Amino acid sequence: MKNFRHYILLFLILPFIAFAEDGSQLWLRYPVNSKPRNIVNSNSKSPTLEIAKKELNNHWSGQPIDLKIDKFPDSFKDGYKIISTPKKITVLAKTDLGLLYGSYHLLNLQQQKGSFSNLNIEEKPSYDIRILNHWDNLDGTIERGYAGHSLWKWEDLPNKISPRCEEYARANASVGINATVLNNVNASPNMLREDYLKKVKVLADIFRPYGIKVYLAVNFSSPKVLGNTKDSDPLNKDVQKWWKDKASEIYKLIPDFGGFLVKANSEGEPGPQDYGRTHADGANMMADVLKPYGGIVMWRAFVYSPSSDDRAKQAYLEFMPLDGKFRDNVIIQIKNGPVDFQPREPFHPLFGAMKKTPQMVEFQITQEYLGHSNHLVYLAPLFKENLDSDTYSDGKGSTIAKITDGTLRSAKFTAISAVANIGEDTNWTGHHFAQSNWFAFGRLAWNNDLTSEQIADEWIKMTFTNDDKFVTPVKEMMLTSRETAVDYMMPLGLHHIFAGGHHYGPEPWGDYKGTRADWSPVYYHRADAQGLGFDRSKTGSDAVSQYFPPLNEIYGNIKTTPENLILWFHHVPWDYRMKDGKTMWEELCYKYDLGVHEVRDYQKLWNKMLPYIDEQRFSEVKDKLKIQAEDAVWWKDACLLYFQTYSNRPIPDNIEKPVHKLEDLKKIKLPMGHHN
Ligand code: BDP
Repeated sequence: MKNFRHYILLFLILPFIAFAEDGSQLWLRYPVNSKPRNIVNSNSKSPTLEIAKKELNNHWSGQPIDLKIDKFPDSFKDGYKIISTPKKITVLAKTDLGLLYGSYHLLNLQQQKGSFSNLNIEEKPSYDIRILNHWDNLDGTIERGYAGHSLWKWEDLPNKISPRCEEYARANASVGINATVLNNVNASPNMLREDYLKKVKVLADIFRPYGIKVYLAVNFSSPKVLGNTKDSDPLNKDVQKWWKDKASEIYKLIPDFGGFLVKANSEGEPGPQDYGRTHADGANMMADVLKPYGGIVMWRAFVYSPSSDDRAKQAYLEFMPLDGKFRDNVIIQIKNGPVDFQPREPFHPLFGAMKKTPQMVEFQITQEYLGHSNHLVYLAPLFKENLDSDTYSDGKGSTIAKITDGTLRSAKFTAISAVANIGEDTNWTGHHFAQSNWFAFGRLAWNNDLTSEQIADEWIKMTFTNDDKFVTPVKEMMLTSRETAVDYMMPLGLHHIFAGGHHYGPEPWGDYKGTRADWSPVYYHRADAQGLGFDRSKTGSDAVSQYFPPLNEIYGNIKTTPENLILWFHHVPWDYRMKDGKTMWEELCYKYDLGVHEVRDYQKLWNKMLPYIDEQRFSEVKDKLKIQAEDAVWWKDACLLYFQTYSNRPIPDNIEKPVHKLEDLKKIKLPMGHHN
């Protein structure tokens, strides 16, 4: 009888042991061999290779594997080849890291139930530096982080090290990410204090075998704050010496330190302009001290000032005159769009325009403007839309991908970056589907030719299941999810109509008098009795002239501007006829309504998915979709009711009527603080 009871207990518990999943394994849900095997041979030896061996011996169930260093040209970088027969697999690479990447490729294939008997694969990365930017503060909070506190746990370092630091490195290596900026671009000078550098060294040592280099964001005033120099003027000899000594101190601790990321003269951060110097003066001073060690400077172009007539124009105006004036170990890091990580923006006009200065894209993986970790928004389509944009800088076909990856212009080094969405939460990213955005950034940094669909397919199979009944609908949901978010938040090129500070939820009525005009939603949408949208045509702010022909003409003319950007570039009359025959006002109503319906469709679709996956992730995603559906209605009602006070036109009968009252929505104040 007692035994029988044990059986019952086992029967009840087993499914949980087998299926209870909390997302902590990310896409690395490799099967575990009951006994580690001894199937790997290699002509090389290093900590990196040990990791590759361990991963394969623990998780690979197929034929024996040879990991072989071979001769390849320099351009092969950390690429690899995989060749197989039914009896044996050979991975060839120039570096041990290439062999590790090849090993993860095999494990990923196994996870997707690929076949291994006849492989002939060759892979090499699109970019040299594939880097995450963490906006982590030294007190453990994360700026725009929605997945808990910082993984680094500065207060415990250097003595106590969280095991998640190594898991983080492993996850990155499995998708080819090879660099990380550990701290917030709004950088504390303390980051460069000796005690913090000792902590950084510990992390660098953990990441190194996984091929991940550490970089730091630095505060331009560090010499004055930490070194008591008179000022932090880049032309002051004492300041230069301070940076030189600091570089030497850093490289003693971390010989392969990557370099600095700098936010200067932006949103109140200090910079060279405080001393009448240029961005180039500042960047070059730092580049000179890093140069002997092979370090680089990633100098951000995210600048704007309250006096500008159009914030979207400012970075171009400040940086274009400096083209060609930067050292060769400086790269300009440019956000994908000219304003700030909006659900949809046109590409930043600086791409391609600076012909003598290397450039890199900065994407945002953390969903500051996309429903934080509550909304399911798969970002590969946003990343691809940007990378595939044709700037026409060097004639037709001058896409951002080709400008930044060295295809169009030869470059000493190339890079791509994104602001991470990773925190201490069990599932790392707050929303299970937000893991796909970390994954997608890594995959695109490795190969910018991949499609959003290929990446979603891989991720779903590795993270959930290979069952087609799950893969097909869920993939469809992911692929449409970005457009859906645009529909219920900011269709037709609307932008920055979020609630101030935390940027969660709508506040199109926001007019923060007394602060900066360019932080207020009304600055961006410009609703009035005539129409809606920001006139950036020649007769408006003329931001269109920052684009190469024919784009300046295309965007400059309301008739040829793509409708998904029409309110970005034009002040459009409410009765303007859109291509489908609706008026602009009707189209706006229709888009918001469509967004709401799309999220409800995701809910219905997801409700059918329980048979294919574990209960825990199923219900956690289900709960988040409920929030998303409610938020979509909130967005729609807030924006339509508010814009209606200007359009004075009825909401068409065939769409769902608002369920809220505008006065009530205006009273909502969420307890999440932030500056702008
Ligand atoms: C904005 C964020 C702010 C960042 C800034 C930046 O709201 O928190 O500090 O960008 O990128 O998106 O520097």
